[in-house]
Amino acid sequence: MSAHQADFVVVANRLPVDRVVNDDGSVDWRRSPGGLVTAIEPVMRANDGAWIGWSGGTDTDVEPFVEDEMTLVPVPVSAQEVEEFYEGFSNATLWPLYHDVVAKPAFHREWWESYVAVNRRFADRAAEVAAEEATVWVQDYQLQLVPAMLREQRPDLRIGFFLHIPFPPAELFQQLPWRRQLLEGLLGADLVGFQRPNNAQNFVRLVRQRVGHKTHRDLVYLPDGRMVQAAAFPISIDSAGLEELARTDAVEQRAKEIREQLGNPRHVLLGVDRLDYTKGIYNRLRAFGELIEEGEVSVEDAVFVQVATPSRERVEQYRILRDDIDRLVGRINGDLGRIGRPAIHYIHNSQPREEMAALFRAADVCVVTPLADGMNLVAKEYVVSRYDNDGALVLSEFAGAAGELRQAFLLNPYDMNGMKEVILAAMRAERSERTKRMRAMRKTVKENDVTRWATKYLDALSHVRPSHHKQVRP
Ligand code: ADQ
Repeated sequence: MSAHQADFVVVANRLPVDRVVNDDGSVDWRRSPGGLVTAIEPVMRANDGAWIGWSGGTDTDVEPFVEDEMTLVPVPVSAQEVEEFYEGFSNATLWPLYHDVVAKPAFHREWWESYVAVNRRFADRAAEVAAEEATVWVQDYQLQLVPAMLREQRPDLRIGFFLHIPFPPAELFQQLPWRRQLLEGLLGADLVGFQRPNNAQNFVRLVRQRVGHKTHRDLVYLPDGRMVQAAAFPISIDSAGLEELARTDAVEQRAKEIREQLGNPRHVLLGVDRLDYTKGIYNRLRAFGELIEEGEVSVEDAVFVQVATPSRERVEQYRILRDDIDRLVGRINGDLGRIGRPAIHYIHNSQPREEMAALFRAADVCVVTPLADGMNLVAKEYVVSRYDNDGALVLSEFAGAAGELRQAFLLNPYDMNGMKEVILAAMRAERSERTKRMRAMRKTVKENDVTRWATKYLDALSHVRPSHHKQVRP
């Protein structure tokens, strides 16, 4: 692709497609569906958009190509960089640090150097691809240096950044040896978006204290006269699309079948997560085990289905977690299960969308208990799937989603007894109570879907930088 041509550029760690090599050696690209693609696709189509990202492999340079009317621009990442930039600095330093240090972050100078190098490559690519005065939207914690690197080369651009995970309080962020560089990296953007208002406040406070810039409310004033806004834009899902799927006969049939296969218990509880230590899977399963042990719940009439997608399996903390969960499930089922009645059904793989929708339809209680979570889309997916206004959502106060889903059965996942009480309350709630709560939550998620999220963000971005002539519109 020749330089300077896209008016709207998304820069994300991953491309919205996976590279698959066929048996005959030829290469295909398979769409990897996700919320971000759904939200951004209409904007891309309407604005001659390009998406810059890593293809997931460690191949050398691949030329830009067009897929589903989107220009995709692959950025090469070497095997060593996957280890240092991705598994290392992104997922073993930043990820735990930004999630309340629920695991210990590792600090390694080589990882940082690799993070800088890869961020620079993404920024260089964006600088080549963006048209004059284009809008560039950088996504997430893997690319926090890109805004400033890009601004330096292309001061004409309107640059946005959105962080999908929490932004930590100063007390924790402070630990990072490269804290100032990261803050300055983000300040290259005109608008720094977060999931929750407190994340934005943490950022502004740090900028004031650590970088010394003047701030007022959600604005940062830079010495060169530029202004940066930090504000919350809670992300959401394609509510209409998921509800439509959930309403199909095939999904309804499959939901019935799932309940039958589980032995038609009175209560089906469901957990759906990437297998990640921030998601609170261990505590949740332990709480369920204790409820059985204490006789509050019986395996004759209740079952827990835990579906966990394999994730970051080369990072040590994730291997440890997987072993811990394997052992816990084995112990609970061994101690408390009966023939044909395991306490927990544990599925360690990724499921197709239809199966996810059927699981949501089949579950009486969806249990979402992260110790820290930017938003948590599973909570919103469950709510949207329950078009019958039934079902109960148990939700951690520490998920960003708790800011909007106030009618959930809320809990503190560190408080084992509290968690057990809330799960029981959700299981035992009357239909009228469940309906009242579900109806209110459904209204929230249906009104605030992912398209609204993208629209609000892009509107705010064009307000922060009003001198610009070109408007990006969904
Ligand atoms: P994640 O940490 O990945 O996202 P989440 O928001 O829950 O967490 O999204 C996970 C997605 O994967 C959901 O759409 C879910 O349905 C799907 N999924 C999980 N397990 C699955 C399985 N076994 N099979 C199929 N699908 C499965 C990060 C942040 C979040 C933030 C999102 C979006 O950590 O806090 O909400 O980005 O900004």
